[in-house]
Amino acid sequence: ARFTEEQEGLVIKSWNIMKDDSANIGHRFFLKIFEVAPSARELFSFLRNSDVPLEKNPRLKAHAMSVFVMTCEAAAQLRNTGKVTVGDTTLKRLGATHFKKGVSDAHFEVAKYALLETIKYGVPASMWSPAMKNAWGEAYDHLVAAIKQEMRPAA
Ligand code: HEM
Ligand code: ISQ
Repeated sequence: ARFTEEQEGLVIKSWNIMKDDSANIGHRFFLKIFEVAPSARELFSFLRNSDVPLEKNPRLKAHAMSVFVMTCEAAAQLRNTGKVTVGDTTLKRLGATHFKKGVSDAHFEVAKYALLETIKYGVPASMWSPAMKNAWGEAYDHLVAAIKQEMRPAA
């Protein structure tokens, strides 16, 4: 089924609230990922040899936010065109990076769970709904499918 205007609206509405609190949102997101999958920490070069506590790591926070921003953009693209059209070169780069680091299907699932949990606690309780969860989940799934298609060694 096509991604609807209503679904896009749910994503944008919640993102507009969360982005004012982006430092906390990013923080909660990666804590949740590492809580479910502690070994995922080893994948990140800027965490491996760092004594800085996780929450003080600026690259980790910035990267965490890019997952939200790109999922949000994917939602808008899905509604407009029916597919994820992140710039082709960006997608190729994302595919190559995640391939090289050994990011697995299981990692993408953990990150999906973490994303949805973070949104659930990042918006007012009265705003959260199964439809909102579904809209973010669908946008994320399409974005990940597009990244996975490019997951091969860099040319
Ligand atoms: C790097 C986005 C999912 C692990 C990156 C970068 C971006 C990004 C923008 C920076 C490098 C580049 O642009 O090529 C995303 C998005 C995701 C996603 C949009 C899902 C929709 C994941 C998952 C994992 C992961 C599930 C593993 C738990 C990494 C690692 C790097 C990376 C290890 C390299 C970090 C380094 O420099 O050492 N990702 N990511 N990503 N991502 Fe993701
Ligand atoms: C996914 N890809 C790159 C960086 C990230 C940082 C935090 C959480 C997930 C991420």
